[in-house]
Amino acid sequence: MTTTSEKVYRFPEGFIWGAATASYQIEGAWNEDGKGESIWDRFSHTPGKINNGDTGDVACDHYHRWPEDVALMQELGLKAYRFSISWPRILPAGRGQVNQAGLDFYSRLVDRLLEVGITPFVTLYHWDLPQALMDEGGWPNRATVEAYVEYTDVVTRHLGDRVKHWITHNEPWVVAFIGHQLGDHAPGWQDSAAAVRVSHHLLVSHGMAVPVIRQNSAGAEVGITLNLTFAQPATDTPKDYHTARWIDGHINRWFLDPLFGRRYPADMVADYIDKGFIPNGEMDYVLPGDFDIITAPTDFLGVNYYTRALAGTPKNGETLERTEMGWEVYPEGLYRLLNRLHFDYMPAKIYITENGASYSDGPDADGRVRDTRRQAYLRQHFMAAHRAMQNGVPLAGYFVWSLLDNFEWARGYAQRFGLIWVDYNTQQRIIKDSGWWYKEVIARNEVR
Ligand code: IFM
Repeated sequence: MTTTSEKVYRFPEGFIWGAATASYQIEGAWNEDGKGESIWDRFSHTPGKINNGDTGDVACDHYHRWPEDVALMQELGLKAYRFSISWPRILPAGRGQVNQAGLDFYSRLVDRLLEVGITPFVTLYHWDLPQALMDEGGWPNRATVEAYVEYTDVVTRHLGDRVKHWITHNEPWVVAFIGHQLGDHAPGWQDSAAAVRVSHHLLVSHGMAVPVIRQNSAGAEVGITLNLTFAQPATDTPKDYHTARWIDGHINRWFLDPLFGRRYPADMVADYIDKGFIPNGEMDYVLPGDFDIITAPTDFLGVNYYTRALAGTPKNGETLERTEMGWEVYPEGLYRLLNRLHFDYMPAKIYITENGASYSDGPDADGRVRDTRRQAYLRQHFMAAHRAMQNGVPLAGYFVWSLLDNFEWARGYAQRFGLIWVDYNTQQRIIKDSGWWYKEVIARNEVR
């Protein structure tokens, strides 16, 4: 009999363990109860845009099945649930007329979560812009910033008495560059200059929304969620170092620097001018006072981490472990990223607002989903986060992406990130082994 005890990684009392979703990825009911069309409805209905022709029309049918989904959250013992609000459900035309049925839907959800002791973390914008605003020019148009502030005001006036954790935007880099430069996401533009302009408008809209949220939601915590990575040169060559610096500037610093009072990084402005992202070196859309708006003090930084960005090809030809998204499994990158954020930017508090892995393991003959790779992925990343906390990183919570298998944007339903399996034909849900394991982590507040 062995007497060696396994190592236990204990998290601080009150650590917030949660799971996350987003409106378009789970709700379905795309045209019900007065909801307006979003750019993702339009994009997914356009042939050729989404893998397998999938759409979010039904998704996980969460709009109708949310009581069952909250019961599943209870079963897992979640302390918090991060979800997003569909802007066109609230303001079908983007501004003006409010759709009461939309507000009521989220209001009921929030009430139920609070009743069962799950803290709601609400993201205001997780990519489903009202199509009506896109028709007027979308995020490249400054008027969308004003509309976003109006939307924020409506939502936070209605839910701000009960919701006390607000995230203004999810992953502005993805919105700006995947949506407007690469064109793989709605609205599907391929215009680098527009992408940079969008990044600025998203940041300004964040800064303008912060005081509005504070006004409407007394004592609330407000923050923004960025997709951040750990950029690393694959070899000790100037080329790989240069590429790693560029990736870090493009994905991380372009957003972190202005948010933390440093304006846009000079090296990236120069690079963007060279690459034609800032034609003629002119950023006439940056108005006087914008940087003061963007640096509105926040209470936390939301971090979405999935993988590192390795610049160049590893010399020794080692094969890297990857999830089904093709993303490398690299928990050390989370450790390094968290330390770096603390060292370079010192956010008051950090929440990991997303981390998780896509593996398509489904039910075995006995109905059980043995997704051991997801469990291993999460375990390693939880341990990396724990290690960073020992260095003083103010990490206060961790949201697994995702509660449910769901609509993975351009990749459709083929990619499954859930702790809970969803059968898209029957809408049956099955808690996966990783979910049962997560339940234990939460209950013990420790990882073994
Ligand atoms: O599904 C997405 C989510 O909407 C935003 N962050 C990354 C996830 C996985 O790709």
